[in-house]
Amino acid sequence: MKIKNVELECVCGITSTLPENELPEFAFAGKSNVGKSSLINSLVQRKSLARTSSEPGKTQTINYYNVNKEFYLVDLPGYGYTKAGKAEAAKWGRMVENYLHTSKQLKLIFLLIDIRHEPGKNDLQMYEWVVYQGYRPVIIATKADKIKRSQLAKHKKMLRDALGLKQEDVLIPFSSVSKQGLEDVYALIEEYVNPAVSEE
Ligand SMILES: Nc1nc2c(ncn2[C@@H]2O[C@H](COP(=O)(O)OP(=O)(O)OP(=O)(O)O)[C@@H](O)[C@H]2O)c(=O)[nH]1
Ligand SMILES: [Mg+2]
Repeated sequence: MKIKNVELECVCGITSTLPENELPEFAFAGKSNVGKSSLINSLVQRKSLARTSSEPGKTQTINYYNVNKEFYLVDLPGYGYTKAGKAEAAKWGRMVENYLHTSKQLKLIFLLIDIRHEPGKNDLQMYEWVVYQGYRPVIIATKADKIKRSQLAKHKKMLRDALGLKQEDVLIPFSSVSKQGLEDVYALIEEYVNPAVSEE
């Protein structure tokens, strides 16, 4: 995929009205610090367009990145971040829920889970919600550079078993350091953005 231009078009906080976009949207959900913003930077080939941090709770708004005037990458605040206080975290949770429920252009929800760890309760809930809403589940197992290659199959199986993935469900090991898995993520987006090309 050729990235011609990227623009942070909309930053939505808890009091904002969400935009009604015409272009397809792809959202990145997952626990705080799992690597959502880093994945977006890898996709748009910018080091720090989406702000990342080693401290969880970096992204506190819903950020819409317009790519090539063709589609949006939507960076969501992570769940499971409690330092901000329970009330604040609950507000972000509701904001994300509201987005996921009301966006008319949302095509895919990428659910990011750290490849090293068993999914948490929130991850399982998010996965079930995605399936229940009729979205095709796509799991991105992040920080794949942190495990040895020889351990990859074991970790993939651990995640598949814990989530109860079906054989046809997609799980992509990904690393924003090595860019492993990036092409697979592009390919999924392209299926929705440019169907004419992928049908050829
Ligand atoms: N080694 C390694 N580190 C990563 C990877 N992806 C993200 N990180 C690091 O993990 C930390 C969190 O990354 P972010 O992209 O900010 O995570 P996030 O999911 O956007 O977090 P919130 O905005 O808090 O929800 C940063 O220090 C990143 O550099 C990866 O693939 N490999
Ligand atoms: Mg973030």
